[in-house]
Amino acid sequence: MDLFCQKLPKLELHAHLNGSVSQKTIRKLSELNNKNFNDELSRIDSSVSLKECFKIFDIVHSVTNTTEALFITTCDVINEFNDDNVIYLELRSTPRYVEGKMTKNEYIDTIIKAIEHSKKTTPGITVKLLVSVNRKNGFKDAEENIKLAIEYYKKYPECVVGIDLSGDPTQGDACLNLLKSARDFGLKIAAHCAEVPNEKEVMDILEFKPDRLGHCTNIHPNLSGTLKLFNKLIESKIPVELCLTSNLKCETVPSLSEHQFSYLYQANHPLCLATDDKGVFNTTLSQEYKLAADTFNLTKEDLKKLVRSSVEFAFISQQEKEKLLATIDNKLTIIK
Ligand code: 6MZ
Repeated sequence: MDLFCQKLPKLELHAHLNGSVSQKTIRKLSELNNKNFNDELSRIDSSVSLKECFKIFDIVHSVTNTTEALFITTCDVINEFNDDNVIYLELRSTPRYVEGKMTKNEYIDTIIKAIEHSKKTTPGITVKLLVSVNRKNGFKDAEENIKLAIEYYKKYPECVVGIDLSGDPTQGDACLNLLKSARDFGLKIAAHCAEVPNEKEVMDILEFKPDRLGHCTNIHPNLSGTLKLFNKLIESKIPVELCLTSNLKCETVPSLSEHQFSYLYQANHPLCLATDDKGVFNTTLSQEYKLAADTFNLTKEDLKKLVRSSVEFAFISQQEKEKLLATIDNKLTIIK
């Protein structure tokens, strides 16, 4: 099954750029900067719980805080997904202003430059960008990022395809009015939802109907008080991005066997598997498929179906979806 999951042509629809940075890249950046990031690396190794993981992002940010480092990071992350047989990747990232080093525009320009570069170096993987809004950073920052997302969507519609609402779920709010303005411009919306219990906000998000939802760990038929939300989610048919290792390591699910994957899967709800932060959680998309197969008794045919159905949730045109599906079907004929 390991080899099968590795060979499977996959789609990654929920990957935070700075959460995806590998230890190898951090080492490379430390050599380039003549700095020792061993402390940072050991803290990443010891990452546990949702609270801890947000501290880890600050550490990663401290090593990707120049356009040079960001370019190298983005190229490496794309390469690593490509090596894992990911053929379609939606990266999401929060534009960052670093005083004296980079503006938010330079931040996005650099990622787009790296994506363009990857078309030559790794032509087998298609990469798109979602501009993230970090809910913790407040209204003004969210407004700025959404304006930037619209600006870059107009300029690079082939590359910038949507907005991601993320950040520490215990802080800030979902800024749905701002997200609506982006949606009116044609951008797709992926929103983190129910990583922690918050019935009112979850209901508001479900009513807003984002194009995809991330996690939804606290929408579970067996959790007290969330059956109403579970039924609402099923009725909505909004695709859910599920990140097994991330949820387990962040302790937002008690165990994999109790993960809501099985309930959504049994209900035939649209879902896809994703890594979330492959660097921070030390995983790969192949491992996530293997984990799902082992935990929920999925066959190779089930995994193939899971990949094929994910195409429908990608933030691309119908024509691009058909092309992607044809590529997948072609590759699937030769793997056993
Ligand atoms: C919510 C998360 C997340 O944007 O700097 N992020 N937000 N829940 C999660 N589950 C564990 N994992 C990552 O990548 C890092 C940022 O992505 C968001 C956080 O805002 C984090 O700071 P970028 O590329």
